[in-house]
Amino acid sequence: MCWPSRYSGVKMSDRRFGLALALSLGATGGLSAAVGFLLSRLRLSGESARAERAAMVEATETLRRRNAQLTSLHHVFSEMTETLTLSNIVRTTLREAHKIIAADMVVMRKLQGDQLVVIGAMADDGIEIEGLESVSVSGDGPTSRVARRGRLMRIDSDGESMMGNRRPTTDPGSPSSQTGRGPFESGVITPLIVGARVVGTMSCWSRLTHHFTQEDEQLLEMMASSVATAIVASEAVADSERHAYIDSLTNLPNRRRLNQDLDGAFADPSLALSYAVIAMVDVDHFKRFNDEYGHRIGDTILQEVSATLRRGVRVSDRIYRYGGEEFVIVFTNTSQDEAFRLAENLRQSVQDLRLSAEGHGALEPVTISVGLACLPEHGTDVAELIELADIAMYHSKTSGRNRVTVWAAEAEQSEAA
Ligand code: GH3
Ligand code: MG
Ligand code: MG
Repeated sequence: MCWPSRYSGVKMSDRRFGLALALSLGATGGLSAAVGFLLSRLRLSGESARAERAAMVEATETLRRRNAQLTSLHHVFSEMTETLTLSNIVRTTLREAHKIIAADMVVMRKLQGDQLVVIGAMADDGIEIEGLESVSVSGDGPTSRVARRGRLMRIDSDGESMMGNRRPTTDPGSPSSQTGRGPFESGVITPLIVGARVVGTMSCWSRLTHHFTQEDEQLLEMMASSVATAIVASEAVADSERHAYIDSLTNLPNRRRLNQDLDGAFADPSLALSYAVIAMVDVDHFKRFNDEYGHRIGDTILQEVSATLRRGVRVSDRIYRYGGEEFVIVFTNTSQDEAFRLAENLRQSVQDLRLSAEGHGALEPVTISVGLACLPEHGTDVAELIELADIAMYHSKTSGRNRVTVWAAEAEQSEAA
């Protein structure tokens, strides 16, 4: 009997067929084992490819997140140093902290005396959180402890009950009620440190429990160190700006400040002074005081006169040291009659001062001459009104000093003639 061979198609004898069958079976078995092996390898490599792909996706995602976090950190550094005002530092920090560690609320506090005063609090959707009270640095809450020890603290749950004023979350004023969502659970409170000095704290909160990781802590510490440095730098800037616009002898705003206000507040149409009176004030015969008692006593007299003027004006009025012994006052929202009365009171108060100097006893009375110019009757430009008030003040001088004169066009004309 002959069988067609599966392989060669050659007719074979029974014996040869048996051998061929045995070989063929053996080969088939080997092949299927090999196929099985290959398949399992393929399956394995398919699985590991999937795992590798998943790992790569995760690594890419981690890198993307890291990149976004570092970009945010970079924003914080560059934006904060751009203007170095406290409000800008707070705004930038709050905004970027939300991005960097997906915080649902960020609260910044600054140490003032022994109080950690809230300088900014914002929830994730830009809602400003109000009513968070200051906490004492010697208090027993977590924020106080962080500031005292200068070490970061992580809270994994029930965080809102530990916050500053510890309001129940059901209280309409509580931070979570203000956002209209669930209570804040986990948080990281980071001290803001410069050198060895704690200048404040930054707390990041989440509505999830156990939200923050060790990686978040590291990022927050990096961020906190720049924020703290920027806060201290902004204080130095504010201090030097203050000095540039405040007269050191009298503590009154100086002429530079007046010029700034002329370009800003007084020129701003939305704040436009609808009616106001400008006063120019000059101390009478001041040179004589210097000549007789010396400059140091002269300085003290100027301080006394400026303090008297400051006490005599209303909160809404502005007073500046214009030059040596000259002052400018802007009586806001004031009629001519009212300003005249106020100026007369100032003149009288200065005359009533009873000054004495060591080694000299009582000094003779100090008096002032005042000139007034009114907005809008005499003009609408404050800088020009200052000049008119100066002319009116000279009228007071030439007509005997120690008096108040309201500018009048006729007076100026007669002067010129
Ligand atoms: P008048 O009544 O005409 O204004 O006479 P006056 O002496 O007040 O005016 P004058 O302009 O002749 O002199 C002003 C003096 O004020 C001269 C200047 O040395 C003095 N003075 C200006 N600034 C200061 C200051 O900061 N301290 C002291 N001690 N004196 C000052
Ligand atoms: Mg003068
Ligand atoms: Mg004078």
